Amino acid sequence: MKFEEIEAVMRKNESLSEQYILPGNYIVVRLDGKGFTKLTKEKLTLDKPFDEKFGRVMIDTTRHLFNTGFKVIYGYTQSDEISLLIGKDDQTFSRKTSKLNSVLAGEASAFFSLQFQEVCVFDCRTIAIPNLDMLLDYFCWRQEDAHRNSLSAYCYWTLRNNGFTAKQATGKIEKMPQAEKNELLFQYGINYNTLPTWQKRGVGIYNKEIMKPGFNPVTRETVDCVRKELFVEKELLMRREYRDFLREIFNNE
Ligand SMILES: Nc1nc2c(ncn2[C@@H]2O[C@H](COP(=O)(O)OP(=O)(O)OP(=O)(O)O)[C@@H](O)[C@H]2O)c(=O)[nH]1
Ligand SMILES: [Mg+2]
Repeated sequence: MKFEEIEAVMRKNESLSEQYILPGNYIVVRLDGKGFTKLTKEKLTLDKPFDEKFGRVMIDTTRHLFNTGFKVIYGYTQSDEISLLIGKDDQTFSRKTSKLNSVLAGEASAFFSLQFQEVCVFDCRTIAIPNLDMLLDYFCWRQEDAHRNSLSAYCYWTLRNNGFTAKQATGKIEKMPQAEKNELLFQYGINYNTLPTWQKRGVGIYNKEIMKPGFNPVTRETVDCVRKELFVEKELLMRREYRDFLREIFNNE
């Protein structure tokens, strides 16, 4: 076959293999640290179950993803994962899932690795979401997951710090209802309700309108201007109130 013929076949196969997020759907992507259980244990020196620097770097990585060419409306991070809402009408890379996944995973992995001077890798998946209700369900689901995991992680490490082996600690909390987990922590002097909100509910990031003093060169006066700035919300509300908070952000886009 001639070069031109081979090229035509290859390009056809390549384009027929592509998947796209259909028009009118919201684009949600979720990135997750690959093998972070091992990585956090063996390569990074971190506090357990939550580490201030790790949490800060996850926030900074999420902020970085707002500047990678996609129209990111909302970012949410908990543990080693990041979810992003990308605008319904965003046409970047013609909405090709392979481009979304590879570019965002690459950007997050590179940025995060530089902060720890260690090779750290994120995977990325893209999810099409057809309506607002499902979108709100998605983000509420990730927050509920954060809440459950943080309660379990606190129980696990409290038991480990009090003489339980890994197997014993896992076995003890495996089927324990949430109320009992709260009680268990209380017995060891930990009030789960007073722990930092970001550890229990994750962190939300979005562009928020703020008033900033600006200078009018014509009148030479200082005037208040409305600016949009990336805002990090570490005190997220929960359940219905979180849903209402998200609806307001999403409706403004
Ligand atoms: N020490 C510490 N570990 C953390 C912190 N945040 C997340 N992790 C770790 O990140 C891991 C995330 O778990 P998963 O994403 O379920 O598992 P994984 O090992 O990354 O595996 P895959 O995601 O399937 O590749 C947890 O097991 C924690 O050990 C933190 O603040 N401190
Ligand atoms: Mg992971």
